[in-house]
Amino acid sequence: MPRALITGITGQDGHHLAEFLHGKGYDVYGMIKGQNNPRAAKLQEEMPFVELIPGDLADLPSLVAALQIAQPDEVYNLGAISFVALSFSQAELTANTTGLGVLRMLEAIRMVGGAQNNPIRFYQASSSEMFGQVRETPQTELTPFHPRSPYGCAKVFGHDIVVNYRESYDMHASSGILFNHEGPRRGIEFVTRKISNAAARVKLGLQHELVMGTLDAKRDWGYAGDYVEAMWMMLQQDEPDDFVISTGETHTVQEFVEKAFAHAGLEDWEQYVRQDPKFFRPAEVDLLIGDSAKAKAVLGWEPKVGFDELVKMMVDNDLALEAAKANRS
Ligand code: GDR
Repeated sequence: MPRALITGITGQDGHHLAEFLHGKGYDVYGMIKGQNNPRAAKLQEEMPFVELIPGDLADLPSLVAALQIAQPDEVYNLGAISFVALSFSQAELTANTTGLGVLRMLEAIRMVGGAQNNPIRFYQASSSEMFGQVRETPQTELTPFHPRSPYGCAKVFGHDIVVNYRESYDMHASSGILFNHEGPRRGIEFVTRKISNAAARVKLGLQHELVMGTLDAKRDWGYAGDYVEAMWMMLQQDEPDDFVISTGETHTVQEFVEKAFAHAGLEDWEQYVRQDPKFFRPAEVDLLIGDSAKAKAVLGWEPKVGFDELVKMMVDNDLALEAAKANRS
């Protein structure tokens, strides 16, 4: 059985990827940080097949130990401070975990190595946030980076160090430049889930308004379940490389609000939405739209879930969750 180690196992993508790899017959190991991490119990309940190993991207010896325990064929580095807004207030921590964490894991892989004829393959979760103030539209693997947040800067370092280690040490290290990807498991701090959850709660009479930042930013939103498959596909290639993973469609935050509220049966969304400067960011990424032609040509990857279906999936999920919660109390 192939073996995989996932960092960021408690996040949205960690969950999707663990299920996907388990379905493919992998032994799945998840690295989990902190003392008595409250997410561990829930994770074990939902995915008892995952073997949890303690470790932290800020601590090299713990990464070496995690690799020695898991003895993985493939490492998926999804762990990061991933909330862009938080990265402005905790910039150093973000640089350490999201940026230097990649370097530490690459070093740990070099130290541990893996079986002689079967060196460990590495996947890095790069991000469309690296494009930031975009230099061209749509963005491809060759578009220059211009990050607009400490998070984006840390991801650029992570991306570049993967390229450098690949070229310097001949490592099988690939990066997926993933555009925004969402779904029912998205954390509530991210805009899509914040909106779908609010639409559901307003519909059920549990909440009266939704307080937002900018409604004008445009994002290329896909479904996380589709995107983790691309991660795995990258590591099955003979040659490591970088790939943009996106839908090729862009929508404003406002369009997401409109569609989510309409799907919940609330036609007049403006009645419920208010803006507050506290949700504006010091520097914003105004427009992202990716061109994933290379992923289609080389990996045979294409997104399956479109924008409308994604919004509906998320709102339906939150309507069911919130109704169940309300019934229990
Ligand atoms: P993003 O995702 O920063 O693109 O990064 P997020 O959902 O946080 O923001 C998307 C856009 O919505 C605007 N916005 C708000 N955002 C949040 N979170 N809350 C609000 O109330 C709000 N109002 C408006 C934001 O300003 C932004 O323009 C995500 C993360 O998952 C990264 O880790 C990942 O790398 C990229 O996607 C690809």
